[in-house]
Amino acid sequence: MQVSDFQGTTLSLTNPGTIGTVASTPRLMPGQSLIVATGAIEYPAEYQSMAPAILPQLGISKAITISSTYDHRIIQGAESGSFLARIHELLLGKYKFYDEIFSDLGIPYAPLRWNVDLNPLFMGADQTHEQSIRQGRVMELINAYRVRGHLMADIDPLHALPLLYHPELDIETYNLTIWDLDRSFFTGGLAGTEDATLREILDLLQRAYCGKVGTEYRHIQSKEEKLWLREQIRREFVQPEPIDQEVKKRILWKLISAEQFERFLNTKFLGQKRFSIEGCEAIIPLLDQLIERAGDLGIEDIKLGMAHRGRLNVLANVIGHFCERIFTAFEGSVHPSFPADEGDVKYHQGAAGERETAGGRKVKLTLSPNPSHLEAVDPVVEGMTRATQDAMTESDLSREEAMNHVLPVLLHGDAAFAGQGIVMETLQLAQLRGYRTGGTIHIIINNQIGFTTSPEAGRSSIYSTDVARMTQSPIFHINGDDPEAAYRTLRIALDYRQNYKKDVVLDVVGFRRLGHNETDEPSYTQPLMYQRVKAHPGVRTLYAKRLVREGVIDEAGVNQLIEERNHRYEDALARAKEIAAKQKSGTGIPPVTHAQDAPATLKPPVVELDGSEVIGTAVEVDTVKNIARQISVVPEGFNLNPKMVSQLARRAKMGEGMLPMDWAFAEAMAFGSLALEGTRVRLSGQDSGRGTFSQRHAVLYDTQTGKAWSPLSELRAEDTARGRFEVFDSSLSEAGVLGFEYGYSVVSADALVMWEAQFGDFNNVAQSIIDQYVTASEDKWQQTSRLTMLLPHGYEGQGPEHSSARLERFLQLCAENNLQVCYPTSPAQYFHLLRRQIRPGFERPLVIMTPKSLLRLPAAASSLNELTSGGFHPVINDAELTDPGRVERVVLCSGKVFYDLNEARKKARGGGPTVGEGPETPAVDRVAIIRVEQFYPFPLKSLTEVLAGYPNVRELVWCQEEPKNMGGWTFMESRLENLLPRCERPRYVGREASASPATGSYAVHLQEQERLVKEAIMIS
Ligand SMILES: Cc1ncc(C[n+]2csc(CCOP(=O)(O)OP(=O)(O)O)c2C)c(N)n1
Ligand SMILES: [Mg+2]
Repeated sequence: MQVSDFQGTTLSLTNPGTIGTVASTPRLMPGQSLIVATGAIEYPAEYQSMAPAILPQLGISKAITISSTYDHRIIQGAESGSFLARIHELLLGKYKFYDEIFSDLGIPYAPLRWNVDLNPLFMGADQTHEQSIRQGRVMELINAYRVRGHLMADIDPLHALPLLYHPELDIETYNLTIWDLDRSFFTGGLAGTEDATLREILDLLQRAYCGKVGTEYRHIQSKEEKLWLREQIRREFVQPEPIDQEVKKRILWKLISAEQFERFLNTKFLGQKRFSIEGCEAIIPLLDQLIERAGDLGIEDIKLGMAHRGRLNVLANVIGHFCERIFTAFEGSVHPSFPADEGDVKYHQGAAGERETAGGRKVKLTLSPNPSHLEAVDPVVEGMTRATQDAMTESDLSREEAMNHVLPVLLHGDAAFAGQGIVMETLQLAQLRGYRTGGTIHIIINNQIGFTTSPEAGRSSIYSTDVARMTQSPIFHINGDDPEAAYRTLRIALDYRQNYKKDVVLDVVGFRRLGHNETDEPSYTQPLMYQRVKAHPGVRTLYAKRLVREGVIDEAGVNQLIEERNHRYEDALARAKEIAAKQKSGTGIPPVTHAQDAPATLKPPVVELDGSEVIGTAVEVDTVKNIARQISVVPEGFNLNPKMVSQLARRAKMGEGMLPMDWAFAEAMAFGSLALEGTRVRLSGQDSGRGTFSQRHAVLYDTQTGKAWSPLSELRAEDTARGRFEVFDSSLSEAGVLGFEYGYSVVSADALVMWEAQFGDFNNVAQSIIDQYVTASEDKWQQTSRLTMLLPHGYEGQGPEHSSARLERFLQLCAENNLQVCYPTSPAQYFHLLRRQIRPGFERPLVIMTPKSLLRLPAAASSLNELTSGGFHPVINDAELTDPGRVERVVLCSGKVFYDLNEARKKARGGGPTVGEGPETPAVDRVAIIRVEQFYPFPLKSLTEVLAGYPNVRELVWCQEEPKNMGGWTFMESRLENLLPRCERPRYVGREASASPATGSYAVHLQEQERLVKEAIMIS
């Protein structure tokens, strides 16, 4: 049939069923060709008096009769019949009828299909068996929803992903049919019910798990936690209490603030980068309510970390009133109250604020500065949190209580969270003794894109959050169009964190309204996604409509809020413009050098410090004796490993001055004495308790009970609870742990916080923490740290990866007094260097090349009186020459090679007199060996003084064991140039330049080492 066949005819659809007619046969009027009439949807009349409970058992359901009255001249009887048959088939679900409707309407469930009823009641002999199988199936279905219901949750505001069929959530998989919908089953306590019909069960499950929040919690092993979470889900999503109207209004206000902030910047500073949060504005009311609720729960301090996306919005609308500061930066100036803003772009700056909650609680807020390196900020914020909690334990609080008061909150990008390894490293720290912070609230700003990368190119996992399943954290995927669902989830998340002291993840799914930044065109790469984005009105509009519908506010009220918000932004901008104008006219603070439209006036270069000063850091003899006793006398009842007995005896003797001291002993004296003086000493790294080289033994283990004993940790200062020593074995992480310790050291500014690499070589895994934080944070954010890095270094023939801590890299990073880089050669030097680090004036990171073979080298031992007098010497003169006047060559060196040079010189002398007469003077006595113990700040003054003691020097040699392109040479060369005007240019002696730090052959190593030592000390 063609459409033309119907031309000039009328086709009516009628529904007399609404008034109870079951079936009707209407008469055609002139001009009508067909009337299709639908009857009432009802139980067939003959069953209507049957008890309602019996009907579903018999498989009797409501039915509808559809009739067709037609004009024979136009429609054949057979055609009418097949038309009705077709409708019958469609209503039974053929031809994907329901699938298409569900898909068009965006209903995320599979439609229930008509099927043959297999009611056990009518299935012969073994009814009970059949019935229990069916009951078991229902329980399986319930379980499947708890485990995988999130896969059907309505979490994507763009509805861009095709709806996937999940067989485990389809009743057919369990041999259940629509005939079972009204049959009652045991529920096992689902939402407080004992029994419910399958229809009710599905409704409960879908409300709990397939609404605007998809919850993943069944990977958690603790039954208690799972039950607790189920109960919270029921409370918030199955039988929810209405949300207070004031809260709703506040959520709307924050959505308006978020949206208007971005629009305001867009109109006032068109084209300037701001990494807009538009599309995920729900994050702002979520954070706002997080602070409110945190305050109610007794949290006093929140440490936040986040990357670029939405950061300015968070500063303006969550942390505090930073609009003036932000707008001043957009004007190309620096707000006078935030001079540090000059050091970095505006979307990396940190901020601190305090908020008084509606409940009258004060909550401190700190947003850590961050580099571009997205997730690198994660461990840093954890370290900051831990330091704040540790400080609280110094008063009367237990660790559990301290964790209740300080909360870390990390915001993540969806692509970064899925892709960056440091996320996993940070998550892994969450429950470790030395690093736990009582649970972190992770919030993913999930705009479903990373720059131009779609999720299918950015991750193999289903969700970007899958890595967090590893730590048994509950994960909530929230539709960003529903800020109330986000609010409800937040309540669960915070309560969970406070109860179980574990991480929680809130994955807020939205979109990105604009390109990656505001000058980017997103439709080049995601054309379809951006069609949907353009059609999306935005969550603020949706939520305002919802509240208007609910009668919470009217249209005029919404507009008034928008206006009020804009007024406030306008006021802040006016003040910012005034500041910028003053600066440009020279009446305010000097203009910023990087601002595009401000006159550029370069600051004078920073004067580099001279690192020559020797600071007295000695301790009393009694202090040494006291600490030595502490670390050598085993407590009553402790079963010491027999192999440790002689080591402890040696420690005791060292304390009495009867044995020279080794490194581990001197280090213990430094740690112990600082703790006794009231300094917090924290050391962490892989295997740091025992020490990689079995040298430290700061923690000993009872051979019978396995219990740990850390003698130094028992030392306490008399007048402060701050002083204590702690050592923690870390997870096998560099970037994560170093980031953590860096964050710790920023907050715990007067503590000695040390990170130790297993071998120095591995520090490059943490390179981004070193580059972005350790070495640059003072310059970028005026954020100082005394973080100390202990990096085992030295060429001992152990191959390319156990030789070099990449000294050259640290030296290359030295500028503007940002670092201290030292390579001490004796236990006493190490002792004083550690102690010096907490002195005033040393508020900058310290990188120490620490020893390996020297740990046990007798020549590298120190005596008791070296600890009880003096301090760290940046330069050590040659102590073995009696006539400096004869010296023709000065060999400068650093670290372990000194002992090789000195030993070789001794051997070359053949035990003869140090200084001979005339021509028979051994050539080696015309060579002085001077140790540079500190590279940076460069000890120019002391080197000059030392060299002045050799009036006849003609040759200055820098000797190192590293290849020429590594080690200290390139740093030293230019600095040595003018040191000895009488000399030729400084000469390099060491290994040839090399791509890899060291040879893998021990024999080759020895030959290389012998050659360089000879070349340095032999004068032909
Ligand atoms: C370590 C690192 N690698 C790459 C980049 C470059 N980069 C900046 S933002 C971005 C995409 C981030 O996507 P996502 O985490 O989803 O955050 P969004 O921008 O979407 O909020 C990339 C690749 C970076 N900043 N840091
Ligand atoms: Mg993203």
